[in-house]
Amino acid sequence: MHRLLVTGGAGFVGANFVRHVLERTDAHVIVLDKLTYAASPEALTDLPQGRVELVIGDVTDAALVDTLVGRLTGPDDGLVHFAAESHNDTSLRDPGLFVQTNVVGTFVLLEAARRHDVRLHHVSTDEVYGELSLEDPARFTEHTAYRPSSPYSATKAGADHLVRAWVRSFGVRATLSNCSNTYGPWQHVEKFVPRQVTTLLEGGRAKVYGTGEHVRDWIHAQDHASAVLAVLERGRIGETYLVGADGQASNLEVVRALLELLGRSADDVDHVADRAGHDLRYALDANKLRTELGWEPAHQDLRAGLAATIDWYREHRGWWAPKKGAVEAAYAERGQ
Ligand code: NAD
Ligand code: TDX
Repeated sequence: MHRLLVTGGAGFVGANFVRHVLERTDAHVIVLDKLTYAASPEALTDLPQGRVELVIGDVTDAALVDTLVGRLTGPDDGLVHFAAESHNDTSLRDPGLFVQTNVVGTFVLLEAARRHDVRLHHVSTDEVYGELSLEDPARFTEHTAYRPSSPYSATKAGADHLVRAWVRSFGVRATLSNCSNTYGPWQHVEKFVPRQVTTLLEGGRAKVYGTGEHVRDWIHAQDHASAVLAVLERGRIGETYLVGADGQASNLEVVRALLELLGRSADDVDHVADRAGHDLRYALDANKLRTELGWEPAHQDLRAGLAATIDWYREHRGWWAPKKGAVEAAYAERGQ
């Protein structure tokens, strides 16, 4: 049995990853999570007894991080870094928090990984590459230049650069993955898909920023999780792997699919105030991950994935309903 320290393991993608690891490996998982508003410790409660340990703490707490990383003494032990402030809209209002968690937090983990010579996988985003135009068929690759737009993506880009520098300068054994927009169980209701699903389930109208022509490249959370595990197990040190499932769709297309799946009129959409600096399109080429590591997404049909996600939110109303009011009140204040 080996040990994995998973930062942000009570968050959306982190929790899906912890669940995937427990199913697929015999690892003992230590989750380090600050339990911010975005966390769902509920996602970790029905897991095999004794195989998951939740440590509530901050990734910028160097003493705590050093103690936890110091426990990773086996040859197959490792550290997977999901913890981050993850919402672009929040980064426009409180960028300092993003610098602290996303940049300083990554620095603290890298220093601990260096001291204890522990393998680290850093989870990042395709947003570090900036936006693509709608007409251009190009997609991001591992060679695309960094051009982040928002405080969120700039801090993720900064963290990526730290990881690469620590590999090169100090020989830290690290890998990186930059994934596209992820959807599925346990995603906070502030994010696009769960916001629309839960609003529609409550009988409200979809809320689309601006024109809704913005394109995202959707991947299911279980596929994001399986890709991170593949890179952790088989990825080459120092390498970056783009993670995506060929799921490009405009925001309006996603909303129309949700409306149809829920038996609602295609007109039940409000176009609300746009996001400042809103990136027009993300799309990525995951060929390196597929060919080099033999990874394939299990969810290839976005519409089917959205239908399953609707079912999941319908069955987990008790988890999301208490969060919904405050999130919608904050959006309403901003005309969104
Ligand atoms: P999330 O906001 O749902 O979860 C983040 C988790 O990190 C929460 O549990 C939170 O409590 C924890 N956390 C925040 N600050 C912390 C701190 N200072 N110390 C310890 N824990 C802290 O985010 P997510 O959507 O699950 O994203 C996880 C990672 O995946 C992030 O690094 C994000 O950049 C990356 N990513 C996400 C997506 C996506 O679409 N969700 C896509 C690509 C990459
Ligand atoms: O109500 C909404 N209406 C709307 O039109 C919300 C919340 C969003 N949007 C738009 C903005 C984006 O074009 O939907 C798209 C997706 O928005 P978000 O869910 O906020 O995601 P995005 O900003 O694209 O970033 C996400 O994917 C990459 C995650 O939040 C990041 O953590 C990840 O790195």
